[in-house]
Amino acid sequence: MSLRSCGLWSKTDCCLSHEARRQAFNFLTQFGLYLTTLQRLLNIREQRGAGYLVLIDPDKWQQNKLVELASQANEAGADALLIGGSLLLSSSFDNLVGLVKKQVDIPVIIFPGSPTQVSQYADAIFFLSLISGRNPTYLIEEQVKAAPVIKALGVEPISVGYMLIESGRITSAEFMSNTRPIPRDKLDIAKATALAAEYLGMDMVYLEAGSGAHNSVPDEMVGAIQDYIERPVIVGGGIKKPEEAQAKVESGAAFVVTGNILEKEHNFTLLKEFADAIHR
Ligand code: 1GP
Repeated sequence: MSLRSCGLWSKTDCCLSHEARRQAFNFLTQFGLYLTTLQRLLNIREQRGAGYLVLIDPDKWQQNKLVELASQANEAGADALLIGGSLLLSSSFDNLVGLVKKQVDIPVIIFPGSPTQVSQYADAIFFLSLISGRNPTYLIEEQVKAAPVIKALGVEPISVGYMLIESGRITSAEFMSNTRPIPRDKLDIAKATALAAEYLGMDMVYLEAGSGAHNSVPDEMVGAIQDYIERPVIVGGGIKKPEEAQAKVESGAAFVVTGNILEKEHNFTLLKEFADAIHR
């Protein structure tokens, strides 16, 4: 939960300084009166075994369908919505996030493809660093640009080590970031990279095969990494069937993400099937 969504933040009507609001927020959080979005996610993992995150790419949906998807995902038992995309050609990202937020009571988390994808209406933002690559732009440069904006908007940052895993063809994330993914059979490199994220203090690790990937992240890799590190592992990219999502959870994944399959099939009944397969 962000300063804004717990009601301690308002552009116009709050007489408290930013620092006073932050202190009040910390106090309430400390005594369990408000949960941060990260805490809500961690609780979900504990209570349901694993969490289901539904990715909405604003470029792939007409506005009315996008809002319907958000609301259906909420009903079907998804644990949070991720919003973002590699390109984001559509304008008014902020308004879209606001619209979605009004439809749901689950957290709305920005999954940014660039520093322009920030919104005052989101509960949190995945503050990603592309740790599988060696391109400084996505390791630290974009983060430096985005950090002050996120602070000014009062959105909760969740620090995520983002790892691209080879998935059978060049994905948008790989192409746009100009980095090479970790080969699917190199468990040692993947484990070491995830552990480095944990030692750098990141909250979560995201294993990404890429949107619409031919092959999702191998179950063996998911299991090897989650056995090796303490931080929760998120898995996404190319997951097409509920059974596949279930296999990721059985291998140890803390969170599973789907996006493309819903865009492709526009079949909202899949949402419940995925949620049931992922939760225990
Ligand atoms: C992409 O991991 C997400 O960033 C989801 O991938 O669209 O293939 O489900 P899909």
